[in-house]
Amino acid sequence: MMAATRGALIVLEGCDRVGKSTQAKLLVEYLTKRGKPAKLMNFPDRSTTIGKLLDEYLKQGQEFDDHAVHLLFSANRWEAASSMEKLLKSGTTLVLDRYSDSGIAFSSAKGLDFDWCRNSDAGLPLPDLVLFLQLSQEESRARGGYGQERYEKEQFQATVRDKFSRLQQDNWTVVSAEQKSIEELQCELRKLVDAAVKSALNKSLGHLPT
Ligand code: ADP
Ligand code: FDM
Ligand code: MG
Repeated sequence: MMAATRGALIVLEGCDRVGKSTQAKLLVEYLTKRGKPAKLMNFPDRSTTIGKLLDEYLKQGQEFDDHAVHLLFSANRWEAASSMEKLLKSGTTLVLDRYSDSGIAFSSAKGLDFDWCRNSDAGLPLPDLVLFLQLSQEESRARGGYGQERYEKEQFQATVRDKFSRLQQDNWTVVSAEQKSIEELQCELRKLVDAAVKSALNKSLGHLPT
């Protein structure tokens, strides 16, 4: 009976300024308006004790060894895992602004091994849909300058872009954001999300593999 009400786990991934945060928020509004319980979650979740350390790290007020900070990003997902499972099982669809793939892409861009990065997330709730938004470096540059955070630098972002393309997972749905208005892209994403919400009803929740 529980499976009949399961929500879907939907993840938005992609490089900086591709529109993840904008689209994630709009998707939650869309689902909610249609009477489908939905919740937006951001990773890192900067509101927890671990999240506050990550916020300090990203704002460059705190240093950590690259391995240590990777594990903190992972721990920040693990501390949310049981409440995510509870919400999903009770019928709430979760829309995540970044998740495990960002962890792998950003940490491996600093030189850490892909598989080592993946391992700490093994066992976390498995996304039903990963929407990987793609945008050329030129168009993303036209969306304005980078902020002041640790990773917001052209050269590092290019390395992350390269890691994301190597990481390209079988379970990704790659969506081009190129030359699309916020509304056009939202319209495309809504169709994919509607289908994922529908098919999640008949599937049990999986877990990220090692
Ligand atoms: P991300 O979370 O992927 O970094 P954001 O959603 O914060 O991206 O968007 C980055 C910037 O680009 C914001 O200023 C936003 O208003 C703008 N933006 C988002 N989507 C589009 C779009 N389709 N076309 C033009 N500008 C956009
Ligand atoms: N980030 C995010 C990581 O390095 N590892 C992770 O596991 C996750 C989830 O944190 F630079 C990085 C990616 C980005 C920063 O920025 C978060 P936003 O603007 O809050 O997405
Ligand atoms: Mg964002």
